Amino acid sequence: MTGAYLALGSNLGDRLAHLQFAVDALAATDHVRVTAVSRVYETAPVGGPPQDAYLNAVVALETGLTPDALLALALRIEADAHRVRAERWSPRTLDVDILLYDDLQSADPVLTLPHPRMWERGFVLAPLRDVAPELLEAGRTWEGVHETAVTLTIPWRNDSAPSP
Ligand code: X6L
Ligand code: MG
Ligand code: MG
Repeated sequence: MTGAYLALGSNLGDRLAHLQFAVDALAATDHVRVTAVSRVYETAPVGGPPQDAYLNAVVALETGLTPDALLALALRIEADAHRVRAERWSPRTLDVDILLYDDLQSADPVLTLPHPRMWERGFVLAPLRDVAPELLEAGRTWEGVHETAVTLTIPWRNDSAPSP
C-alpha cells in the first residue's frame, strides 16, 4: 500500500456536496482507503477568467492502485460529478488532483508528480497542512483562504480503520 494525497476543489453548483461526493467515491473504491480528510476551505479563485470562490479540501489515502489507475479514478470521479472540460482554468463542479504519490517523482506531462504548482497555492497548502503538517515548511502564510465551519465525513467501511 502506498500513501497518496489528493486535492479537491469545486466552484460550481453545490460545492460541498461535490467534495463529499469525491470522498465517498474514493472510499467506495477497491484498493483505496481514505485515511484522513482536511477541513474545508473557502478560497479566492486563482488563475483563469473571473469566477466564483472555491471550496477546497485535501484527502489522504492509502492505495494499491498505480499512479495511472489513481489518475483514471480521479478523472472518472470528476466526470461522474458532471465536470465539463471547457477552457483551461474555468469553473468546475469538481476537480480531483493528485498532489503526491508516495515519494514518486515523475516528469510525465500527463501526470507530473509531485503536482508541479502545489507549493505555491494556498488553497492546496492550507488543507494539506491539516492532514500532513510535516510536509510544510513552518511559518508559511497565504491569502484568500478561509477555513469554513463545515466538515467532510469519511464513510464507514468494513475494512477501514478509524481515521486519525
Ligand atoms: C500565475 C499564473 C500565477 C497562473 C498563478 C495558479 C493558474 C493556479 C491556475 C497561476 C495559476 C491555477 C482552483 C483555483 C483553479 C482551486 C482556487 C489553477 C487552475 N483551481 N482557485 N483555480 N481553488 N481557489 O481549486 O489552480 S484553476
Ligand atoms: Mg486543479
Ligand atoms: Mg485537475
